[in-house]
Parts: sequence; structure tokens; C-alpha cells
Amino acid sequence: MSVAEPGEKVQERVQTQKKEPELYQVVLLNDDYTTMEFVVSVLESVFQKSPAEAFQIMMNVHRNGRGVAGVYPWEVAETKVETVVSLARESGFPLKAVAEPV
Ligand code: TYC
Repeated sequence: MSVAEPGEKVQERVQTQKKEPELYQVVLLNDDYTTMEFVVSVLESVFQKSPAEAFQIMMNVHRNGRGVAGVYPWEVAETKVETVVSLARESGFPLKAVAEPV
């Protein structure tokens, strides 16, 4: 480590590595086979949405191809994605969900 001479500029590197983003949005993707009823039930049971909110989010995904089900820290978002996918596969639906940095 060198010592700065008087008048010499010292530039400190405070942080060289970027931190991982804190929050991730869980995005549901539309498909032609998963029933609207199933998506609404997932939004209620996994994402704690009210029936009205769940219906609104489901219709948003149906119309626009994708929609945000919720925003969470990484571990929570990842677990919710796994839960959605495993519930869907158990019921024979191809529903997809992904976690993306906000
Ligand atoms: N498009 C599906 C249908 O018409 C409904 C659906 C909505 C599927 C949202 C997936 O993430 C989804 N049955």
C-alpha cells in the first residue's frame, strides 16, 4: 500500500463489486391451455391476492402476455416461482412464471 504525498490525489474505491438487486418481480406468462380459474386460484393462494385483484392480474396476463404477480426479495421470489410451476404441473397446466430484477 502506498502513502499519498502532500497534495497528491487519493481516490478510494468504495465498492468495486455491484450488489445484487434487492427486489425481484414474479411475472406470470400467458399460454393457451392454463385455465383462467387456475391462474386466479394461484394468485390468491401463492400471492395472497384478493379474488378481485387476482382476476384483474389474470386478465392483464391474458391480454398482454405477461403480468406482475408480486415483488419480493430474491429467495422469496424464487420460491414462489417454484411453487407456481409445481402446482401447475401437478394439475397438468403449462403455466410459466419467472423472477426478474425490478
Ligand atoms: N390464456 C388463458 C386462457 O385463455 C388464461 C391464462 C391467463 C393463462 C394467465 C395463463 O398466466 C396466464 N385460458
